[in-house]
Amino acid sequence: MAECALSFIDRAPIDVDLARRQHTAYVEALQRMGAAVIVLPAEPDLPDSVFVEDTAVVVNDLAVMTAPLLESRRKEVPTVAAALAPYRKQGGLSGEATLEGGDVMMVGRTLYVGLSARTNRQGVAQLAGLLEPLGYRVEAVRFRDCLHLKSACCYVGRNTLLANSAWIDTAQFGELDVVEVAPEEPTAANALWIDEQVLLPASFPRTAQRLRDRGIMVRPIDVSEVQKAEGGVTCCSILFETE
Ligand code: CIR
Repeated sequence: MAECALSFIDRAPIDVDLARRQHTAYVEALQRMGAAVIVLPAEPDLPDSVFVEDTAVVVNDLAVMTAPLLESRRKEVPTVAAALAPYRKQGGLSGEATLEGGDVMMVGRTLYVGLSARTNRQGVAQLAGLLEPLGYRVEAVRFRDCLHLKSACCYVGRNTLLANSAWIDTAQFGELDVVEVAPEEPTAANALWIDEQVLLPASFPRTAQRLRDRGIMVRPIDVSEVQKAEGGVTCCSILFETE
């Protein structure tokens, strides 16, 4: 983790033992929220491999294995593909396309895909080519000043978007209600929504209160070490339904 990629934040020492304990607590939190969790073994040679979200976009009918921009992150994809193989048919991207799951926000059957340093137009077009025939809508959106689309906004249920509108023009999402992150918590928009509950880093109490004021149930969790690696609560898992 000490060698993780960083784009918008400065490097700070990461306590890997604490990161491990926080990861265990993260798994337990997902279980309390009702998820069955498949935990993959650590990949000590791949410093960003805890951020599995970036390696796949999973819908009910297909897992699209992504094409991360960085060479070190491309190597994360085969392990996750193998783990998803029992659950989904798989598609992939080719050529110049780049795409990372952190840039993909699903709201119902619409996938909003952020154009970023990590995700390019070919990536969006190839994702659309795979998913639109299955009845999904894929829409490119623009944002600025942060790593991934889901650093700028996340869907938190009840037709509501949690967003930092300094980084994204929320008019791109049509009719969604918007809850703004607290101004002193600009990175608080990365929130994990499962079954009407929202997991949010404990470092964002004011944003948590804003969500609670809208009747949204918030579970705080300490993820200080992945935050130093420019990650958050969505990045460390891939959510999909099994039946
Ligand atoms: C990276 O720069 O790729 C990692 N250090 C952080 C990735 C975080 N992933 C995510 O937001 N989905």
